[in-house]
Amino acid sequence: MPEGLITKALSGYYYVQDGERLVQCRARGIFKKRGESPLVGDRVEYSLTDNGEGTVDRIGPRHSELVRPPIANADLAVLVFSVIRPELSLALLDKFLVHVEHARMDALIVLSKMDRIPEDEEGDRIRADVEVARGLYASLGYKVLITSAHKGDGVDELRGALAGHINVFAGQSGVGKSSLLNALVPGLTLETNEISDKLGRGKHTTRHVELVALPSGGYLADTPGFSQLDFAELGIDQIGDCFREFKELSSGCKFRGCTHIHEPSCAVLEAKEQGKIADSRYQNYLSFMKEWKEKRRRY
Ligand SMILES: Nc1nc2c(ncn2[C@@H]2O[C@H](COP(=O)(O)OP(=O)(O)OP(=O)(O)O)[C@@H](O)[C@H]2O)c(=O)[nH]1
Ligand SMILES: [Mg+2]
Ligand SMILES: [Zn+2]
Repeated sequence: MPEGLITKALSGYYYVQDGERLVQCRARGIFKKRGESPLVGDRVEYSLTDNGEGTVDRIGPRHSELVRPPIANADLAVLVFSVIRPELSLALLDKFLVHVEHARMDALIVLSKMDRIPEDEEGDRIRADVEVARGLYASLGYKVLITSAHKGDGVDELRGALAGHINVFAGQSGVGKSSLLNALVPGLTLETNEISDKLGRGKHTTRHVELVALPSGGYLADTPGFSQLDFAELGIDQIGDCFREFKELSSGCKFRGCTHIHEPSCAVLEAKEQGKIADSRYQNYLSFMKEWKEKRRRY
């Protein structure tokens, strides 16, 4: 049976790349019955049907699976955050990181639109915030790149970091994901759109997940922007383990399953008191835990 890679999912069709051939497929009914569905990034077996289309018959084993954006077998999540319009939100960044850590994937943080920072006091404040964010996440072991898709700054470095991996973009609408992918791949012209003046946010231009082959090897999936992630819905209950620095410290907590909020002899709380954990990280953790408890009560 022929095999291929699902590079795009759109309107109930799966597009399977098999060498030079791109086959438009439906999924076999059995998947739906089992509550499964093929994902972009899946290696699949397919068969050709009479009308020139195909059917996805079998999904190969997955190394990883991300719910938002929906993709299988990606090994690097590229979290894109613009430094301005929309402005950088560390709360959202931490949220994305929890999701990625939970999926046991590596994360690369890309700060975009550096060229758009104005040369005034407001701009100085933004530049200072960018430096703090870069220092903080680098100290946690994440690679942080500072880029401009329009000026080309950081694009070569980004290309190097992505080479040979199956990468997936995650970020709010309008942060410049499609623009970065266009800058990475010569000749590519993915649609991009102005930010809404009224909302200061993107217009949800990219509507589907699509893997684009990188000239330097590997793939990068362009994805629709999003800014909502619900841990309870995603079944993420060990939020503390998804904060790298907390997880590392937690073996020193007195109680197993310590929530690092009120327990005595908590290594995380001690580190926080000594200023070894960033305030923003701990505050975001608290708010995620609160949100999670409220949602759980409702289910
Ligand atoms: N000044 C500046 N503007 C940028 C840069 N990158 C993207 N933009 C602009 O930001 C807007 C949104 O860019 P897109 O690439 O469409 O953003 P996206 O993340 O793909 O958005 P969705 O597809 O809606 O998720 C467009 O007007 C881009 O021209 C940059 O490096 N500098
Ligand atoms: Mg886009
Ligand atoms: Zn603890």
